[in-house]
Amino acid sequence: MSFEMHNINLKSGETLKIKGKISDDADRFAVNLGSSEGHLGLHFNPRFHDDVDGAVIVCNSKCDDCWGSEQRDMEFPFTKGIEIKLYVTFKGDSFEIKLPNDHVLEFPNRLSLDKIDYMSVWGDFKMASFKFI
Ligand code: 9QG
Repeated sequence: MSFEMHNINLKSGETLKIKGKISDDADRFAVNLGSSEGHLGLHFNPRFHDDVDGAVIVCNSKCDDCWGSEQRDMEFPFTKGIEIKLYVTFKGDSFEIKLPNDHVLEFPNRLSLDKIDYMSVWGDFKMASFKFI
C-alpha cells in the first residue's frame, strides 16, 4: 500500500481531491474508499495493460474480503508519467469520479455506506497531495 488513512469521515456531498504523478513505467494504480471495518465502497483502478481490455478503468466494491462484479470503462484519459488531478465525490447512493479530461464516472454505493472512513492509494502513482472540498 502506497498510502492509507483511517477516520477521514467523508460525508455525502463531499469531495476528495487527489493530485499526483503516474509512474513513467506504470501498469496500474488504485484509489480506494471504504469503511473502518475494511470494506471498500469504491476501488477505482486504472489499468494500462489489462489482460482483457488493455487500457481500462476497473471499478469495484469489496465486502468481507470478497470482490463484487467489476464495472469496466474504456474512457481512459491517462498517460504514463503525467501529473493528474482526480475528484471523487461521495453522493450517498453513489460515487462520482471526475477524470483529468472532465469525463465523470459513476459507481453505485453497493454497500450502502453512510460515510467513508477509509482511503488508500496503491500502485504506480505517487500522490503529491490530497484534500477534502
Ligand atoms: O483481479 O481485480 C478488482 O475487481 C483483481 C485484482 C485486484 C482488484 C480487483 O487482483 O487488485 O483490482 O487488492 C487487490 O488485489 C487489488 C490491488 C481480478
